Formats: sequence, structure tokens, C-alpha cells
Amino acid sequence: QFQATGVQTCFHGRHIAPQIYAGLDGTNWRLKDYEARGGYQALRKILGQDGGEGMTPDQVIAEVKTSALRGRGGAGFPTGLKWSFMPRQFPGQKYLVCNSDEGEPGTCKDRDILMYNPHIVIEGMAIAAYAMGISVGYNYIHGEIFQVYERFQEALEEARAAGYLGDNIVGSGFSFQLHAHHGFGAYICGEETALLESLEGKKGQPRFKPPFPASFGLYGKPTTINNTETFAAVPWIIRHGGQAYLEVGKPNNGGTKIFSVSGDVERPGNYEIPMGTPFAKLLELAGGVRGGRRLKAVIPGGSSAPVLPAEIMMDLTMDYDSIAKAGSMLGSGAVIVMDETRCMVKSLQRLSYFYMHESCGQCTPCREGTGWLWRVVDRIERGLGKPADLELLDNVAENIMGRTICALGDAAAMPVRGMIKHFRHEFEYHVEHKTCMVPAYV
Ligand code: L3W
Ligand code: SF4
Repeated sequence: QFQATGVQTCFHGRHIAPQIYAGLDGTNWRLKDYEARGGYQALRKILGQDGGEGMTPDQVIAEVKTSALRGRGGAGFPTGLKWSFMPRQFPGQKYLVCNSDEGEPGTCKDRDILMYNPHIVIEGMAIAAYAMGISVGYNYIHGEIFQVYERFQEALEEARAAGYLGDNIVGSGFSFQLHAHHGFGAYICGEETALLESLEGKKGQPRFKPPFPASFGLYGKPTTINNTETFAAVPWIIRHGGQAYLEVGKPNNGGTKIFSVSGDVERPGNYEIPMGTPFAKLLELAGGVRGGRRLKAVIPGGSSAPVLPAEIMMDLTMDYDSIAKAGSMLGSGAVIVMDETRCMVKSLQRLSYFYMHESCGQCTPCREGTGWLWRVVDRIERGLGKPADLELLDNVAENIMGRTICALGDAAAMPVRGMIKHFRHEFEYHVEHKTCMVPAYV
């Protein structure tokens, strides 16, 4: 499935200190394999099995806080802090939700985790449920990846049969029911509140925040939503300790991160490396720029992240703070590499089309603005642009940002501003010469 699309799966072995992908070979996803790798030991540990003392929910949350684990879905929000927002003594139902609605262009890490190491997500969710006193959870899986959904269902059945899910887990008295839900493929359902609406059976449109899901989530009840990779990081933290996880990465950026490297590299694929690893090292793991060409630019965190020119990117390390300081974001870790033959106008034309297509249409600046951005970039690309179009693009982007219900509006506007900031000369050339300055497109 992945190889058909030219992306190498996680078991190519070119990782650095992997925690989630460690030991995977493409076949060893079953419960017995996971247990042989030390799987479910963290859950057993907190539940006081195997002669241990167990851990209280507060101790589990404290360990996750120490680890400096940050949300792997895009925002990088501190996971331990998010878990501590959940009300403790809530009289009704609380929910735990895993966001596996991976749809960000360039991102293909979560489907790999679910396909080749599904039990690590189940264990991470069970630990999270224990820490927050939650008895029901859902994993919302992107609609277009049927095989992954089926694989996760099989893993759920194995975990239930072994007593790791359901009532009275491993005889501890703790109960957690976990279900899989198959989405329908809309990008916007990856936005956490649109996902909740969709899970409730409604049209997947974002809700206004606040209130945040921690106070008004699924069916209006307190809910914690984390990304697949975030949950997958938790068993390692519990087994080895938050401090050890923090030390694998760098301060405020604990642990490893999976990067989906695509575009003009020799070996596109998913690479798990410690936070703070130089970008140059990641590029080397991915085989370098394809055909020995010159690196031109990199989108470091999925299509919503502003593009960075090669000369800036080559000096950066792969972590939230380093990429943010350079004016972009680590996002979901999708690294899109562009070589010297790529036309930035053409690239932006495609990105703008995506956001116009995926806007849910609820708010005017996004619904109208994304279409406007695409039409202007499209006419520049086709040689019909006017000199005033660059200011117009900037103006439309500025008027979308911060004026919409969810982050999709900003995500559509930021790449436009990034492209024009760093590659203005290419847009001007298109307008003036009615053609492209990049040789491959002439
Ligand atoms: C309680 C508060 N909870 C924040 C929670 C909030 C959420 C998390 C982060 O956007 C980004 C976006 C995309 N009380 C809280 C609170 N929270 N303050 O913390 O919140 P936020 O608003 O910073 O981000 P978000 O709305 O979750 C996510 C970017 O990710 N993105 C998209 C990635 C797409 C995928 C994919 O396809 N797999 O991940 C890529 O970069 O642009 O900036 O849970 O509730 N006071
Ligand atoms: Fe919908 Fe766009 Fe508004 Fe988000 S910003 S709610 S996608 S119209």
C-alpha cells in the first residue's frame, strides 16, 4: 500500500534511537510480538501487576509532565498539562479520543504506527485512561485507509481477549472500553472539535473554542484528544521514566519524533529520530536530495507550515522550538523537500487548491478567502498575473489569519505569506515574463 505510493514504511531500519518503530519488520504487529518487545509492561506496572506497587493517576501524569512530551498532531501542546485539565471528580461519563484522522499533506506516520505497531497505541490509551479516570475511548481513523482500520480492529480484539481492555483489566479493578471509528476522509475532521462532531454522527465542522474539549467534548462531556503518535510515546515514558524520555530529546522537546520525509529525496519514508537532531542528519538518512541536485526549500511540518529556504533549513535542528524560531512550525512532522527544479508558484497553486477544497465553509474569511487565494495564485501560474497581485495575496492572507473558527484558515494563509516572503522574486518573474524562471518548467 505505501510502497505503491513510493513511500518507504517504518521498518527500513534507518532510525536513530527509535522508541515507537524499534524492532518492527512489517510482520510482527500481533500481541505476542508486542509482548516480546516489552509491550503492556507499562500498563501492568501502573496497575501494580507482577509484584510492583503500581502508580497513582497523579504519578502517571507527573511522569508525562516530566517527559516534556508534546502533542504530535501539529500544535505541540504539552501532553501532561492537557491531561491535568481533565476534571477528576466529574459525576458523568468522560471520554478519551485518539486522533488518527491523519490528513495533512505530507504526513503518513500515524497510519504506519497503527499498521505495524497497533498495540503501542492501545497501551498508551489505556494508560492515559487510567491517569484521567476515563472508562470509554475511541480511535477515529482516517476514512481512506481501510487496511489500517481493519488492522487496528484485529489488535483491539487481541487486547480484549488478553484482558488488556474491557472490564477489570488484568484483574486490577480498572475498566476501559476502547472502540475504533472509521472516518470518511475529510481533512477538516482532523481538527479536534470537527472530529468530535463527526464521531457524534453530525457534519464534521469545527466548534468554536473555548470551551475546550477538556470541559465540553464528546456529547458535551469532558474529553481528552491526543494524536496517535502521542499515545504511542506513553508506554516508553512509563517504562523508562519521564526524565529518561526528556534526555533523549532536548529541553522542552522530549523524546523521539517521527518525520515523514517526502519530495525530492532518494529514500522518502518515515524516520524516527530524537528531537533536536540536525535537519542535515535527517536529510542524510533519507538518502540526500534526489539525483544529487541542489536543495532549494523545505516545508518542515506539513503543508500548513511556512516554507523555509535551504540556507535557513540546513542550520536548524528538528524540534518545535528551533523550527518556530525560524518562522515556521514542526507541525505533524511532514518534511517536504524541494530541489532546485521546483517552481514555488506551482507548488503554492497546488497547496492553495487543497485548502480551498477542504474548507468546511462555516466562516466567511476561510470559505471566501481560500478560493480567492487559489484564484490569484492560479492566474499568476498561468501567466495572467498582474503586478498588484502580490500585495493582494498578502492582504487576503492577512485578513484570514486570526479571524476564523479553526486553524484551517491560518493554515491556508501562512504558506502563502511564507512563499512570498522567501521566494518573492519567483512570483514577480512569473508576473513579468508570463512564464516560470525554473528551468524544468520552462
Ligand atoms: C484546555 C486550554 N485545552 C489548548 C488544547 C486544545 C488542543 C491542544 C492544542 O491545532 C495544529 C494547527 C494545524 N484549555 C487549552 C487547551 N488546549 N489550550 O491543546 O490546541 P491548539 O489550539 O494550539 O491547536 P489545534 O487546534 O489542535 C492543531 C496543525 O496542527 N497542523 C495540522 C496537522 C494535521 C495533522 C494530521 O493530518 N495528522 O496532524 C499541522 O501543522 O495547522 O496549528 O487539543 O484543545 N486553555
Ligand atoms: Fe471551516 Fe475554514 Fe472556518 Fe475552519 S476556518 S471552521 S475550515 S470555514
